Amino acid sequence: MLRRLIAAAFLAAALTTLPATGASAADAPLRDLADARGIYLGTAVTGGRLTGGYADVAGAQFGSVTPGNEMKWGSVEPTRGTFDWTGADRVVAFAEAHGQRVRGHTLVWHSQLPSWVTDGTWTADRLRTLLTDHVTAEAGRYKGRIDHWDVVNEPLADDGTLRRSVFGATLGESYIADAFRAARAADPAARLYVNDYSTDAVGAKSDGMYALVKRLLAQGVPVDGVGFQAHLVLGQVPASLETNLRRFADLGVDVAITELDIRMTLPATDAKLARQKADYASVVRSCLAVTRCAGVTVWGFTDSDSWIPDFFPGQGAATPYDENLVPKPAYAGIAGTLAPVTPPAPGVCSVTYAVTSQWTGGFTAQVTVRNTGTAPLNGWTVRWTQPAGQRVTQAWNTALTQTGADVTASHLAYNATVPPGGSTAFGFNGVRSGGNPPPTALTCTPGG
Ligand code: 9MR
Repeated sequence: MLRRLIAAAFLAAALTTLPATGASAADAPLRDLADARGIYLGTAVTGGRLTGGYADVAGAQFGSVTPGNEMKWGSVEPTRGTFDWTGADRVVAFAEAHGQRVRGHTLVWHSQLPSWVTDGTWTADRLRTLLTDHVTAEAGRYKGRIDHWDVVNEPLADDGTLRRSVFGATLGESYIADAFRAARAADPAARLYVNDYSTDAVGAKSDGMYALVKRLLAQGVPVDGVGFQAHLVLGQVPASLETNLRRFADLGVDVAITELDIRMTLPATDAKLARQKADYASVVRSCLAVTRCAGVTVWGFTDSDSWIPDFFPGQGAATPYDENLVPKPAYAGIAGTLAPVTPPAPGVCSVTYAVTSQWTGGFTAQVTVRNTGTAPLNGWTVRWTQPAGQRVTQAWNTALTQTGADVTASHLAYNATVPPGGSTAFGFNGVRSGGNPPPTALTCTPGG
């Protein structure tokens, strides 16, 4: 919540940094638009491609990077006890050079494991030690430099029960708690996530995740967040996405969209790309709508760097940029959704003053406030100066004070709101010692 309030306060500041010529909010980098709305917009990257135009877009547009493969166990410890941090270091260095967060991905996963882990025969105790040693080594190496760690990736089967991976089958659910505890000890500052796919909608698998997170929290396991991968199909953004994010947030954890892509059957047509634009917008909107949604990460920002064509033959065009790094309609869908919320136009008020009766030594006046704008007037303050020593003795339908010749009259709760084209009136009795010339400097200000 605080994060969102701070973000709102900086909204105006962010807008003043927009490029000058004919620019609108839509031209601002996605990362700035997202920051101003209190979330981050991230992308998975391929470390080996972080040069040239690819690096330029990744650095300029995204406020967070996730190494697509470079931090997986098979990448960092291909041989037992021999670590190779080259790829992971490259992505972290790039992020630091570009003021980006890093989403570490991933400490424990059943896939992309080194063969020495999958091919070995391990007692439960030995496997637990291997696992926690690995978490300690990797999270420890990047201590203080990772914003979010996907500590455990894809722990569930499609029906929401524990996946019978090498870890699940050998150790049961306890490996998850062990991994989180080891990660917390190794890097206390990182936000620790459990991450999975097909948990985006309310359903059996997300129910399983919900129950798992609840159990972990009840055991005091340091789970800070739940990642929803969101590998989606064109036209099939789950209607329950926002509700689902919110129910997890209500458990007291952060949520994030961690691997968003929206695939389509090729070839891409204008109609499909327009649909994709709406789909991307809808996912980003769901994150914005949930206070504890930390951000949205796309799983590759260009179609030339997406896993989809390899895994789903005949499908692709799943990311916001085409193969030539040209933004697609999906880009505009994200930018448009992140665009600053323009505060409602304040009402505009005008005021008239009329003496309705007068007698020797006194008078009654009526003051009418009109909303001449197109938005409701939410409160009003009328000020004027009495030019000939007139003094207000009693007022109605207003809170009125007079200091010397200066009078200030404000709305009360029941007449604060004036619809466009509407009016409200207040009155007062006054005393006078001579003539009764009309007020000078009569103004009406919205609000107050
Ligand atoms: O993007 C990754 C791709 O390059 C790899 O070939 C693939 C191997 O499974 O993993 C991809 O990333 C996966 C991520 O780590 C976890 N969620 C599913 C992603 C897509 O497979």
